[in-house]
Amino acid sequence: MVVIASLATVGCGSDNGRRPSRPGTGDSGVGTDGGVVMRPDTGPCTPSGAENTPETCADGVDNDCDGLWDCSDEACSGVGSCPVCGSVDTQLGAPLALPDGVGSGECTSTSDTSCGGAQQCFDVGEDPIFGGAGFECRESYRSSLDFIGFADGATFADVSDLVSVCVTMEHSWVRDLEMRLEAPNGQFVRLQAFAGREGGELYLGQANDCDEDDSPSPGTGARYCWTPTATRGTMFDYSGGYDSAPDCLFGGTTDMLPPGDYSTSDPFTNLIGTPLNGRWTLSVTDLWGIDNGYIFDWSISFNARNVEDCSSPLI
Ligand SMILES: [Ca+2]
Ligand SMILES: [Ca+2]
Ligand SMILES: [Ca+2]
Ligand SMILES: [Ca+2]
Repeated sequence: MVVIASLATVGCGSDNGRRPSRPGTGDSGVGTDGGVVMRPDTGPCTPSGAENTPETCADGVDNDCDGLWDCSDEACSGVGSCPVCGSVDTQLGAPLALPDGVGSGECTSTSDTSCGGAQQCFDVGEDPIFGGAGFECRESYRSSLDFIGFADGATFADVSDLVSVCVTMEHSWVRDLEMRLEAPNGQFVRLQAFAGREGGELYLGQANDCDEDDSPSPGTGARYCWTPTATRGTMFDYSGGYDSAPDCLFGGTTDMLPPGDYSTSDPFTNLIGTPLNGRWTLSVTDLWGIDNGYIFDWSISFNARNVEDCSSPLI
């Protein structure tokens, strides 16, 4: 709120024309194409009420005199035709395969060039059946978003700076996966940490468990989010009773993790200090043989208070 408070000072001041004051009368602030245009400061701004309804978020007026009007005002986030400020959805055009990662290589360090693709290395622990030390490197599925819409120099200062990270996906064995959110400076949060090769079958979404690894075919995704305010524990800690999904292999149904909000394996405080502008990456790695899945889209929502102008592109 500090940012907004300082802008209010600018917008309502009588001697600073950085943002136009909008007295709420006349039409000289509306361009020939109907869009709002900048205009010189015309004097003190006169508040005419809150700016948070479909009407006040589309009238070309800075109703609350905070220096920002209509969709550029954080208070109009998601109101009327204004987009949700601080939120980006990848809306992937085609489902992205999460191939079964094990069996594709035997690299044990990131410098081993005998394995293709960018490798991430994990301590997968001792295999409960086959034993052995478990340090392995696997190629991860990675999707990145390049952010430009935060204030210059803005950094992640508090877990409330992030609202949620969400994926729409299916997978026929969630315990195969480690999922991470990587920040622009390389710090990361394990959204769901790989917990070793043990534990029973649990679907994400309505997985298609009848496809072959060399010809995967998507099932139906469900939406899962990680948030700083989730009341559930992590996915593997979930104990509230499972949803069920059709089991095409054996008939009947299989346990499916209920869609909704979950806690992260690592605290979101892992991100403190990273710049907000830059490349944020979702990384998913399959660390257990058999089973595969798909990501249909993913999204990340930051607190709108850190967005410089909610009407400008965030990425
Ligand atoms: Ca307005
Ligand atoms: Ca305003
Ligand atoms: Ca697998
Ligand atoms: Ca499958």
